[in-house]
Amino acid sequence: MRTILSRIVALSLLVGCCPFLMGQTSSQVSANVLQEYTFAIIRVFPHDTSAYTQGLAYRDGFLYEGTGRNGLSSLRKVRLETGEVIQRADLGSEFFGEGITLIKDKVIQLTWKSGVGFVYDLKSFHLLRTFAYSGEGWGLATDGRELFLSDGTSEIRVLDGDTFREKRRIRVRDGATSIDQLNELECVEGQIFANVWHSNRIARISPQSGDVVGWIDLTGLLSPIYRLESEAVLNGIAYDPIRKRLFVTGKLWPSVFEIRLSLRSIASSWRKNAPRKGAGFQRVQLPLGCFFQSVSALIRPRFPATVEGVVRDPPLRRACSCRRATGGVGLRIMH
Ligand SMILES: [Ca+2]
Repeated sequence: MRTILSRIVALSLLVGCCPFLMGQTSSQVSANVLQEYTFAIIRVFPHDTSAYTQGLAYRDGFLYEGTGRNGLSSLRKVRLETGEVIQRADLGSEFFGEGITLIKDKVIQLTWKSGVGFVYDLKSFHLLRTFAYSGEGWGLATDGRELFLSDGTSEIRVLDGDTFREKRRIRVRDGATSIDQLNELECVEGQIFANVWHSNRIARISPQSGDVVGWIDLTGLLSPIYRLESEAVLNGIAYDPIRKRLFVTGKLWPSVFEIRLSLRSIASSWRKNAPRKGAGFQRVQLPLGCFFQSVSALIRPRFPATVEGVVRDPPLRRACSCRRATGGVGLRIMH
């Protein structure tokens, strides 16, 4: 143990002199840590494989779903347990339906390139009014007061929930990197979840700063044999705030999955996050109580620790900082 500690201290001194960590203090790393989540499937519900899902929301035992493609676009109320469509409003064939969200007693639905949004009565699906917006409409979510609208860029527009007027924009970044292709959205416990088009990843975004504060990796959720076409990608997030259930699905998928998130282990996070040369820094963190298992054979602390990692240009330039959960002393480790 003494040998290990002496190596830790020696390495920490080395890292203290290491040029690529200069200017990045432990506290700065701590302030910018990025968490990566994997998933466990809790339940699987049926989903209409002809539904080209563009928006998904949950309330009181039902999913509300917006589907796309011209001539096939609709708004649906779906019984979660059975997948049965119990209410439906079809859009005119000139419209390509996009994201939906529920606010108060209304359903809001976007269209892709028509620049028009539809406002329906939640119970009757009667069209109450329309509103206009510029550019494209992709995803839509609400925190109950404001609407968040994605358009495929790295910006999320914030609209007034009553007037639908744009109030401001959120620029979404992971560190210094803008994250675009933001598609279906959901507000979950104070964050905006956004799945990235044509990927298995969901960004967890701070609505205040636009910073990506975590990533959810859903690789493996749906077997490729059920992916009916190249556009049949992940594209649906809904949240039940009462029972804290998270649902995800995709375009033409046979299932809606209720999933539980868990932090990925540090070693697999590093392997996953290890950026290509020149891609810059990425950071991962484990909460208190997790055991740090470094990808390095040199350092294997066996105490509960908060681990903050900074990875760059693997395999030679890898570093992390590691702080004991019970102590205030930060260690920086390089290997
Ligand atoms: Ca949603």
